[in-house]
Amino acid sequence: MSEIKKSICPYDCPNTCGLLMEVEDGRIISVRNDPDHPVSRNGICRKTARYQDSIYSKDRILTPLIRAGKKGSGEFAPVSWEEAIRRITDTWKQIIAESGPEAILPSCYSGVMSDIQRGCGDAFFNRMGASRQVRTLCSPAKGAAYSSVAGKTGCQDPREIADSDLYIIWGSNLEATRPQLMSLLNRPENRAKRRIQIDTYANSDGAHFDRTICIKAGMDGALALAMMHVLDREGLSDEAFLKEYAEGYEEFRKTLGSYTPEWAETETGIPAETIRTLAREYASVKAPVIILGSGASRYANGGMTVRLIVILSLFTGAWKYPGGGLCGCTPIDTSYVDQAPIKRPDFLRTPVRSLNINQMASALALAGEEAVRSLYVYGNNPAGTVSNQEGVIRGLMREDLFTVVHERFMTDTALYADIILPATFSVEQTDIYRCYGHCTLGTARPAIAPLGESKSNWNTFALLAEAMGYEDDYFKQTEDQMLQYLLDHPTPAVAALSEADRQILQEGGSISMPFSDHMKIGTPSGKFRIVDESMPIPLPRYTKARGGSYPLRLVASPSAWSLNCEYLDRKDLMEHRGAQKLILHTQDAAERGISDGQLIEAYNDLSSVFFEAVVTDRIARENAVCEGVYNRADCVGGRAFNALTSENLSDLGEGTTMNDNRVEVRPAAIRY
Ligand SMILES: Nc1nc2c(c(=O)[nH]1)N[C@H]1C(S)=C(S)[C@@H](COP(=O)(O)OP(=O)(O)OC[C@H]3O[C@@H](n4cnc5c(=O)[nH]c(N)nc54)[C@H](O)[C@@H]3O)O[C@H]1N2
Ligand SMILES: Nc1nc2c(c(=O)[nH]1)N[C@H]1C(S)=C(S)[C@@H](COP(=O)(O)OP(=O)(O)OC[C@H]3O[C@@H](n4cnc5c(=O)[nH]c(N)nc54)[C@H](O)[C@@H]3O)O[C@H]1N2
Ligand code: SF4
Ligand SMILES: [Mo]
Repeated sequence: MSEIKKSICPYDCPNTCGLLMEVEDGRIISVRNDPDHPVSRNGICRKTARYQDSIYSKDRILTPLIRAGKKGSGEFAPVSWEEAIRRITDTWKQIIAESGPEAILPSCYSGVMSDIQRGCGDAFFNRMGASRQVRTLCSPAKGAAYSSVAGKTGCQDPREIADSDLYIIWGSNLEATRPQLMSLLNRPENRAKRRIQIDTYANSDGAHFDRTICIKAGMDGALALAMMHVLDREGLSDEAFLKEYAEGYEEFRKTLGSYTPEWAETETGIPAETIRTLAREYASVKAPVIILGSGASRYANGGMTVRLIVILSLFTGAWKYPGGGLCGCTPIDTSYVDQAPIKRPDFLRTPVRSLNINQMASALALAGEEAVRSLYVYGNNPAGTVSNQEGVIRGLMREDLFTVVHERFMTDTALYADIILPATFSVEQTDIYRCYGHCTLGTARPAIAPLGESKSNWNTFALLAEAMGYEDDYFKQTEDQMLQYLLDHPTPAVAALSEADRQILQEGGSISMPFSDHMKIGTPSGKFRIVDESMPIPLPRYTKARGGSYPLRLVASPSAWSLNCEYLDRKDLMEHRGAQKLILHTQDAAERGISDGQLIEAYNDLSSVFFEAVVTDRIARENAVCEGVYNRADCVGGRAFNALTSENLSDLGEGTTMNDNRVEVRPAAIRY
């Protein structure tokens, strides 16, 4: 007899779908969407539809392992948890005695997005006084830019945009990242509305959109400014709205004169007439919505670009109407879960140094008294996902770096570990799940017992804390007790829920939280801020991406067959995804003697990487796009996309500039 247990997808995905696990004899035999879940009631993605294949993968790490060969050789021997914890904490105690706790660096990102398992390491490393990692690998420039203009105002929840009357999908690979939103756009009633995509390339087969406008990567600020120029010159902007609700509008308006569509054509590669038509179409309806992805924010000018796009969303007054305005930023205008009881900022007794995750190669290259002597990685695969891959690997190769990786699979980072600890999957742990793309909240308890000797982040830190001699009660709680504490001490938003909803959270399941009031403008003045004195450049203007001396703009895009480093274990999905590819424009390829399917080499001053060429007209000239994260072993030459990306940071939020790198390409001298 099987039973059904509820769970929630833990990955870095704006949907945080509800899952139903069919469990028989303690083993998950099938997975499907939770019909009670507010977003995934109609389905989940094809990746997680066979979540059990990853959970029971033969490649899963199920015991602690200790290095038994040279660093990176992949040779490990099993070791007991007791022995592993003893070795880790003995080494740490020695490092702390000799160099202080800041010689230890934790590295965590988005492997597990639920609050308790993601946040508990902060409590441990605050207690230790370790170096603090600045975690800005995804889209902090976008967040900082949005809140510059809109403060804490909530944008549209994707469920609200059924009311929109025009969709602009801007720098987002919807087909890969938002299957539920994609099916909403494809409903018959919405197919009648215009759906226009603005991207560096046509990232789906085109069937979903009326038009794809391909833009030179990093130039979207010019497009937004030229659209505002047209709206202003042609009397299409909602002046009354802007005067009433947007601080600095008059001053900003005066600057729009020079941003003509002809000027923008030279920057963006989009014909001036197309820009005029787009602006007019945008103004021809009442409630257009811009669905803004993070793509355009991962540049040296990414923060400014996003500020300009958010300001554009105000220009026709769309925010006043249901469905109008902006979607894809922060739909939540209040706190659902208090992070302090989980992360315990109060455990930190003295200020510690900060090291940016995007500059891990530099951090690991610090020497002398500043040297990082131990790295503890959990929910993160920096050797695969962080810029300057070869620099990161050089750091991980250091004989004097003691690296511990808490993982589920032998990732590119785990290969360089001194000790690997086996991690659980979400279905084996307890947590609370805020969703960053929708107004939903959920909780889940284990559907099955942990496989092998795997342990959750929470339970691992409890063991480490005990061995380090940290007596605090915090480390003696269970993860269930932590969840119960959070439920017993709800934020005002959760306290205001109905008894029935709070009961769902208590039992495990997901609920819809109220949508925000988009005209309750969450800035100190109660108005949107076009001019923001707290910004490095208060009055928005066109700023350029970093550029560089190589001709092609290298861009990363999500793959529909993987999710960052998740699902790289799934042979079926990997077969669909195929080799690491680089998408090039027909003309750019022809000029270099490159044909479709050929092995090519992309290079710049950092490195060179082999790709299989995909040649198409559906990409802007001089853009070069790669979908998905690849294990180095699956790449010809053993180097992946991030060998070509630099440690530069974005203009706002100290974020990645993963899309702001230049390369040249040539046919590869070697064959497969
Ligand atoms: N080339 C390229 N680089 C990229 C991107 C890209 O598209 N292309 N995307 C960028 C973006 S947007 C992001 S957010 C980052 C993501 O970068 P990462 O956070 O490094 O990648 P993830 O795949 O989210 O998770 C990393 C690891 O967490 C592990 N993990 C999952 N659950 C748990 C758990 O409960 N406990 C522990 N200890 N481990 C767990 C997984 O097995 C996985 O290997 O990558 C960035 N880098
Ligand atoms: N299947 C799948 N789902 C995922 C992920 C995945 O890897 N696979 N990753 C997850 C993560 S961590 C995140 S952060 C989200 C990201 O979700 P999205 O926000 O949808 O994706 P991004 O990677 O930010 O941006 C993707 C698009 O931005 C475009 N782009 C890049 N630069 C520019 C530019 O300068 N201008 C314009 N107009 N477009 C540009 C790229 O070509 C690409 O099509 O998705 C999550 N969901
Ligand atoms: S990866 Fe995203 S779409 Fe797929 S099940 Fe998880 S939350 Fe849903
Ligand atoms: Mo991300």
